[in-house]
Amino acid sequence: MSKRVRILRNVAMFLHATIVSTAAFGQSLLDPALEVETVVSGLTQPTALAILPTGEGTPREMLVCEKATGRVQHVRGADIVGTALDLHVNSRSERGLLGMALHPEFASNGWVYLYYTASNTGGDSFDQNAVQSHRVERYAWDGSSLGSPTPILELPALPGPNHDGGVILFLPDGKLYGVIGDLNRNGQLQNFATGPVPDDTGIIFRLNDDGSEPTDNPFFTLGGLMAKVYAYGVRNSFGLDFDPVTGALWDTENGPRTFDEINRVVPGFNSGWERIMGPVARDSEGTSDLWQAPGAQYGDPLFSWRATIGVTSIHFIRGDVLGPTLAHRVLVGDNNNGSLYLFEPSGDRATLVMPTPETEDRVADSTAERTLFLFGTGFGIVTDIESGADGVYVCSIGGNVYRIHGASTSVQPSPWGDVKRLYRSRPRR
Ligand SMILES: [Ca+2]
Ligand SMILES: [Ca+2]
Ligand SMILES: [Ca+2]
Ligand SMILES: [Ca+2]
Repeated sequence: MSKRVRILRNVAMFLHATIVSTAAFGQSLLDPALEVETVVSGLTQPTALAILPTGEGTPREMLVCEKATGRVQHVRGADIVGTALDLHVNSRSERGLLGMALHPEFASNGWVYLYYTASNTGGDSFDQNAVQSHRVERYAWDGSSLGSPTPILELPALPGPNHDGGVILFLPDGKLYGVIGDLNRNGQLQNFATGPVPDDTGIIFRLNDDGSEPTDNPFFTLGGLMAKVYAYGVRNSFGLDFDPVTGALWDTENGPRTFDEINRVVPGFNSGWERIMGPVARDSEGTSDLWQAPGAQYGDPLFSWRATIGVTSIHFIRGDVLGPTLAHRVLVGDNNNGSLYLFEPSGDRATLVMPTPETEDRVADSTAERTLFLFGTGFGIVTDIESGADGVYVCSIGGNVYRIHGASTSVQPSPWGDVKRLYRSRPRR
């Protein structure tokens, strides 16, 4: 290890120790040019937020999903001003109201898509078998409520009760993407060649906005349940976003005890679960035991954590809402540490820049390697990250929405000078 790297690592560990020691008092960011504030509190297990387009000079408005109440709350400014919808959800383990996406033409059609675990009791439920299915439905926002559903997609829910996925979003191609985990099944989609045939588990799906299957899907010609599949071999995921520069889909994936992942998801991607988690170089069988659907391709994660952090949301910071240095960089949240992590895409946006020789293998093998990517702490279980016009919004299961923004005390005209130095202290390779 070079002296420079050793010093950097010590600096990173010191920063980590300092930050962690203050975490009990709230949210902390390593970057002194940024601040964080709580903008909404009092939500009940919020899982997803959508910032609504509003006119300039009017208060911020958002819709926020709640996991176990099944409610979509209407927030104006700092206040919950109404309940736009109240679904009958099953919320056992990771089930519930889990995902929300605004249609690309939301400003004119008001369409809101929701992903949830439907209860079969006529009310909210919690029992393992008091469940109907996972559903994607479309609603129309009228300014205060979401009205009645248009069915888009129905997916299984059993056995679960965990690995339910739930994140949905539209990409610039106008298609709706979403993820469902393996529901603890062991079929071909989990890379058991002799297991049950494809069953809508462990996949990222890709649909037209009416729920029909696009004819250019990677497995469309296979028909049946494969026609909607964009990627498979996914154990579970709480994070999907697209790179605003290239339009490519990225995800986070959750390993059992080892290897959480960040992936760039190409059409026909087989992420490897249940045969491979983390890079194939760490797997004794290699790719030989995968079930490869015609046209499928295995790909290694761009980054993984050997000891799982319970990785959750992934978000590309849109434009320069946190200043030019951070434009289009990648934020990731977690379940286990209350932390946010920051990554820098490579120049061609195909991978991530690794800061040290120890991370050249694209695996955080230690706390020190993990800490190299630390961006902030004290955020609890991060369930969603979204860019707004005035910063980055972080949704936390404890009931709060935070806003990260440029520090008001920054000295103009170059408030990002110190930040650049901070980020450049990680040598590019
Ligand atoms: Ca409810
Ligand atoms: Ca993988
Ligand atoms: Ca293996
Ligand atoms: Ca490593």
